[in-house]
Amino acid sequence: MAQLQQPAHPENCVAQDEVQDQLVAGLLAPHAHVSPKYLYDVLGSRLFAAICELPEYYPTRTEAAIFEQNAGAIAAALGPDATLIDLGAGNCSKAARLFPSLRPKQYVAIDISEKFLREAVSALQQQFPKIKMTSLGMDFSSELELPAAVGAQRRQFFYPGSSIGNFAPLESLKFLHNIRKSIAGSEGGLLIGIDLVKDKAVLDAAYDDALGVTAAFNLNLLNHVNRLLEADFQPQQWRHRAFYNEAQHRIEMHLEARQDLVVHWQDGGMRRFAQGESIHTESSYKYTEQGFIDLLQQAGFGKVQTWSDERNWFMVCHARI
Ligand code: AVI
Repeated sequence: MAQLQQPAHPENCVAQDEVQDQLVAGLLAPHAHVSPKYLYDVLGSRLFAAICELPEYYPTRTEAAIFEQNAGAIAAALGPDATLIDLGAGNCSKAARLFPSLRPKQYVAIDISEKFLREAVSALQQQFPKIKMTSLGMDFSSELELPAAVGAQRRQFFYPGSSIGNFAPLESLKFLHNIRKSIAGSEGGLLIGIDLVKDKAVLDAAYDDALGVTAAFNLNLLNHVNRLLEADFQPQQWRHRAFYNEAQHRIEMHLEARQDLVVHWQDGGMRRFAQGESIHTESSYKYTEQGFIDLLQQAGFGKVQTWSDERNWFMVCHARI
């Protein structure tokens, strides 16, 4: 297994000054916000893996069933000898389930949480010794510059789990555009999972589960910010809030102050939060089938194949130029 790019931060790969500037700007904004990428420290990545097992969180298992039921057709769409580039690989389990039908030549796992990724890829390499594997710590949300070690032919990007939903629509378009540029000339494509618009009650429950795992996932962001910013957030002073905003077609996740409080961070930074005031930590956009196909076309993808489940809750697309 090859490792590329040294992390500038012990837990992930984004330069520390940039991280701190971004966090402070978000915390001081009139409506405070923190990017959802800070949900994924080592514990956050493990909590997300637990969310995927919850009865209320249907996307993971619905998508897995679509992949399983259409394995042959999906493998045919991607073709042989692919370089499978897994964006936001996490514990790599989604890609690993495709290996028997897809038989990629190379597997490139990319994630912001480098430490967690490294452990996952080395375990996977032992299971599939014939596939050349590379782990790459990088924040691919803004740029997608791949190192020379990544095969230039048959680049098949893999972006499952409706992770694109965590970008605002304009950012999604830019992101799809970057992928299209990276595929150009390589006879490759993009295999992507999309969560579809559905009943509000189903969506609300998926992001506010009975066991409180999603609440722990959201609150853990405060511990992560404490480490990154030498801040003094106390998670017990905050509550998890998540709901489907029907007008915006998105789940919103917030952390809401349970009482009036003050948070301090390095270099004398601070902010007062009144009881009920919140920090927006994540949006998860839901698409209609046609809405997402239109977005792919705007990004320059001409050929799109789709697969869905009987309830039409989730869609898998393979897009080519
Ligand atoms: C990673 N991402 C697609 C998840 C989602 O559904 O938006 C993150 C998540 N947040 C809360 N639960 C799951």
